[in-house]
Amino acid sequence: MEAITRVQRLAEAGIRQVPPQYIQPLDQRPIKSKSESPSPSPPNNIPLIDLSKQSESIKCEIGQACREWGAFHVINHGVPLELLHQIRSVGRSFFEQCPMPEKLKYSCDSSSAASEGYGSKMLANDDSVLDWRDYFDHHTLPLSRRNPSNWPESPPNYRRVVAEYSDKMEALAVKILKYMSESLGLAPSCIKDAVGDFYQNITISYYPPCPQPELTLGLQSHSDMGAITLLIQDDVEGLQVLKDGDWITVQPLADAIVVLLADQTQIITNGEYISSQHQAITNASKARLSVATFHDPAKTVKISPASELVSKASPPRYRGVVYKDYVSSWYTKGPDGKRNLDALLLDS
Ligand SMILES: O=C(O)CCC(=O)C(=O)O
Repeated sequence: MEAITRVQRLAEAGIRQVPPQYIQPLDQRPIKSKSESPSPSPPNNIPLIDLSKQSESIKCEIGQACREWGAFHVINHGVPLELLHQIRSVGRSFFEQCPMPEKLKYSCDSSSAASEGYGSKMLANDDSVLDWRDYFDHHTLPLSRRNPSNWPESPPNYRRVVAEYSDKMEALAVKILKYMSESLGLAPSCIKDAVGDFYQNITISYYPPCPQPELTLGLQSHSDMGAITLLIQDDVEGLQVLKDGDWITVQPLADAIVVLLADQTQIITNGEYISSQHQAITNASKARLSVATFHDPAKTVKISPASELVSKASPPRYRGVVYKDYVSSWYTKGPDGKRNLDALLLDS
């Protein structure tokens, strides 16, 4: 017996009402975002940064986006556009072409956090509201964690595409952290050095059409635990980021990559740069796919505000934390927006 309900299976069964476990409490339900209003104005979308520009202007734009949003699109990022297309295509093929019994052979261990494989819920605690999402999580870096035989065999290019995508995303994450460090007047490798070798996971999320999108979330509001997340979506909108209390829908741009700052970067930059609080909403008519590539510190790394950013005039805003403890609190208590990061705030 399949222990976990696959959302895709519910959707394909043609249910008209979602089971109660998927119904969000009133205050968490999706609300129309400003960018859906008839005349969107520029601040109602995340900033778009062209990485082919002069480096001074890139740094300045990244600095502003990291201070005000914690989220931005990059274009001319150096990742082959064909590879973006291929990873969406192999991901969609797994969810839509692979028969369910075959998919279930890759089931992740739902009792352990962030286990590799095919899964359907985000949190280990059983009383949380369920996300309207299935996913496949791949452990990709360091190379000692990468075992492509744990990934789908079909389509035949699946494993090669994921491995190649992992390498390109790592390079882009390093490049963006370098710009971020420089934009704060730090040595180019400052943030990356504080993070250390990346632990990278790639999560392909599949959000089937939902009969009651107004009651559900594809993925509940959270900020990512690690250092930096690089995300692509298909042409179906669903990603929303929180800006000044409003949920802003991130309009899909086929060639762009969404950069989401994560919590450890907010700590390292002593709150100068903010991690992005985001969520995914569902819709009634179209399945949606996204690919999120998380870059995290090793579990043993202690993360603290960079000493260069701390002074008498600018005291540390966060307690240092060993990353393993941060992760375990996140999985035990659940994300609930940014509560885990807020728990590290020092009195000012
Ligand atoms: O599907 C999306 O756009 C959001 C995915 C995400 O936030 C995640 O995987 O953590």
